[in-house]
Amino acid sequence: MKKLFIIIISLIVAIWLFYFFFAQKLQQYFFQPTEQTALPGVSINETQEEQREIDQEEDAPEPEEIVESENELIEELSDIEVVATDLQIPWEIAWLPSGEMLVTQRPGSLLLINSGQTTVSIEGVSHVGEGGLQGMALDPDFSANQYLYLYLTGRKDGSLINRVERYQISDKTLLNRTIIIDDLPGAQYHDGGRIAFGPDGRLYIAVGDAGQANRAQELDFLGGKILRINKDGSIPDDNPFVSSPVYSYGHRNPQGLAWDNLGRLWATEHGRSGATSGYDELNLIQAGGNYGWPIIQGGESRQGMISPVIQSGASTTWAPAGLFYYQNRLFFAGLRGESLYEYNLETRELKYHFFKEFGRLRAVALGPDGHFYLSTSNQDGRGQVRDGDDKVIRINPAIFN
Ligand SMILES: [Ca+2]
Repeated sequence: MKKLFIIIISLIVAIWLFYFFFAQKLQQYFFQPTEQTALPGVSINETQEEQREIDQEEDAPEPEEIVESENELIEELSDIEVVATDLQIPWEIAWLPSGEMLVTQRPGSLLLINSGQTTVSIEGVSHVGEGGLQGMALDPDFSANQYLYLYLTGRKDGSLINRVERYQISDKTLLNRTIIIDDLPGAQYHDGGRIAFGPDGRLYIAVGDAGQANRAQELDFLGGKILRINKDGSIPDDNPFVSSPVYSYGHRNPQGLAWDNLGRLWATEHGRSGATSGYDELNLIQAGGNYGWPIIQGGESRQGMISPVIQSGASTTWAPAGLFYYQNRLFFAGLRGESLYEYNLETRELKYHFFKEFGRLRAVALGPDGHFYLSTSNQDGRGQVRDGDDKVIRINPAIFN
């Protein structure tokens, strides 16, 4: 009796093994080509897609199977996908090595987003006008030190100032607050706010003129400048002006910093405000360069001053913010322009995408998955709030080819 039982069990196991290791392979071989599967966020390029269409046409598996697999593919390969909603004026996006997404929110909190969402509030943020919690950068040596740098507006003796602080991230909390650079000019408008580490390992800081336009030309005033410091806040020996963090000057309100494949620094900058607006700039930044504000604007030029590589002209407003480099192109976000701009460094052509589709755009970043991430800024009092605002939207860059 016991022997018979063992034989029956062995037979069942043998049939089961045959089915999984052999019959499925036969079925696949005779009835359909191997399916190209895609993880969410991983793109399959057009050629592969075309090839798959041809394959499916030629091989024609059972109709039910086609419908099912195509639906799955559409879901997985969605080129434009909202990945976070109900945010409050997101300003910068970054990623931890673990893949967790970090988003600064201007009212003064940092979001850590993976499958869930954790909100960490940042002490001492004054959310006034354009000021608040803004830029963010991870230390180039983050894996070893877990340092995170934040640019924020605070108050000192009743006045608004901006500063860069450093924290250590540990298990979804921020520890060891350290001030890296303090008392940068602050105001209700023109707070700049972008920070980024250059390929040289220095921290670059875009500071707005804080409404003091003429002082953008003064080297001892840190507003209307792009600054360059060591990551501990000290001044690099090879800065263009001795014992000064100033790297370039004559800026109005720069809000985007990025380096291209040649290691050149680019910056976006807001031009004149108000009813006239316009004259927004994309600048190629040189050490010690004077970018002209408020003496020249738009396409004007003057001895000793550097004109923008491109500018929006008198009647168009981009209100450019976040900027990054991707395959010989610079992409930047437009607030009032409500677009993602694409400047081709080779053809010198400027294109715009998603005009008014998502509203005002502030942060743009290239994710570790090779996708673009954009954040809306429709809750900042100047936009038209849409369902789910503010959002982070993931874009497959293949759509720009
Ligand atoms: Ca300029």
